[in-house]
Amino acid sequence: MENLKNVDSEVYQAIEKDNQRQNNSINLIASENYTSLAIREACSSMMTNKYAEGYPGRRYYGGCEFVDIVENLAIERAKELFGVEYVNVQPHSGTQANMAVYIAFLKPGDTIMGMDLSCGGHLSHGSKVNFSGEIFNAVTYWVSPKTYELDYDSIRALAKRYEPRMIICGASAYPRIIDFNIFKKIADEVDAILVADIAHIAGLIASDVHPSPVGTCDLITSTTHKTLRGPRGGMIMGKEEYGRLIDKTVFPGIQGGPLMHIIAGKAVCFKEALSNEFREYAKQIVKNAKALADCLLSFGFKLITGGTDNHLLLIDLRDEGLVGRDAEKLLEQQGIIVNKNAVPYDSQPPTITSGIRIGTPAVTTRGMKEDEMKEIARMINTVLRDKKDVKKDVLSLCQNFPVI
Ligand code: DSN
Repeated sequence: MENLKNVDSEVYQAIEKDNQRQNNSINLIASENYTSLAIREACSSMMTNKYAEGYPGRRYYGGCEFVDIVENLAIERAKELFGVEYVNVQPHSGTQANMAVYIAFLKPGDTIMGMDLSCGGHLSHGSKVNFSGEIFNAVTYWVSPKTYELDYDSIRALAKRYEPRMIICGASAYPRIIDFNIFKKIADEVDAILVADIAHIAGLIASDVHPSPVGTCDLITSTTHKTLRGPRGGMIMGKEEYGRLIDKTVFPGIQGGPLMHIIAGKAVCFKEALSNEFREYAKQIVKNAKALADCLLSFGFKLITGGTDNHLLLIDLRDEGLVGRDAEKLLEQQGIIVNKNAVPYDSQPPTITSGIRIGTPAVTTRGMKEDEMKEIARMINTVLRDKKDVKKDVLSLCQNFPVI
């Protein structure tokens, strides 16, 4: 980064410091990952210079022949990866993907039904502080107060009561399998459009480690940077029949020029995700999450739902005499990076919370396996319970598993 160093030493230094931070800390943020160097090269390529409003073969600018190649590659690879008929790779983020789907199929004031943020849902699934809860009449479903798992009978009852035009399934902090088939039955019973937001579990679905919503849900939205390990961005998938409407809602409806350098990175991401190596990686993410969960349970920590089926777990701190905010800070001081997270029926506000969310996608990319998960669980226990220093252990683990 010689040019950056010469032109802007402040930005250069901050980036260098973050590189060091990423290398020397254990990243357990469930929604983060490390992209390959190939993806980073694509994302920092000269395609950042190109305007390409429109779609391949029908742009509003000249000079698009090579960005067309890249966008077509991204689309075709994503179709193969997920087995879908239609893909739009232009949404800048998962929220923009959701926005496009809502605006394409709904009118302001229509009723939507998504998982409540406090139970693991996402802001863009109908939270009052988000456009989705402001523009639409959002009704949210909660998890069972006993098991903290999705309670499909109560979701059905809510759907029958409010007759939403759209139901959104998918989550940001839910450690169990989502049953898209039951959601589909419920959606059909009330004649609702069913959208699966697979942002967190896309890499697991692509590798058959989590059931796929393809062929069951009407529309599927995702990000590309979580378990899928691509560049930061969004995408929309579905049946061919929805393609025209979705395309025109993304552009010109809610976005202008697509980020062609990021779409190049998405194309590389999908190619990587089609490999056997990626499938093994996705399986290991789940094995690692289960190993971490088992070990934390053996230390006596309480986990929401008692464990995990996917890439994340939620520690319930309500019996630990700690709140999520303080646990996040204690761990960060030792180089273990997590995020505070509400637990279902939390009495603490979102800035404090009673839980922390822990995910294994990033540490699995570094090559860590079950033995390292045991070591990480031990460190978490030492920091949160004994309030003791584990900085040396963190550093030595990081040095043994460098970020590429
Ligand atoms: N903020 C993301 C997450 O951490 O899950 C979701 O958008």
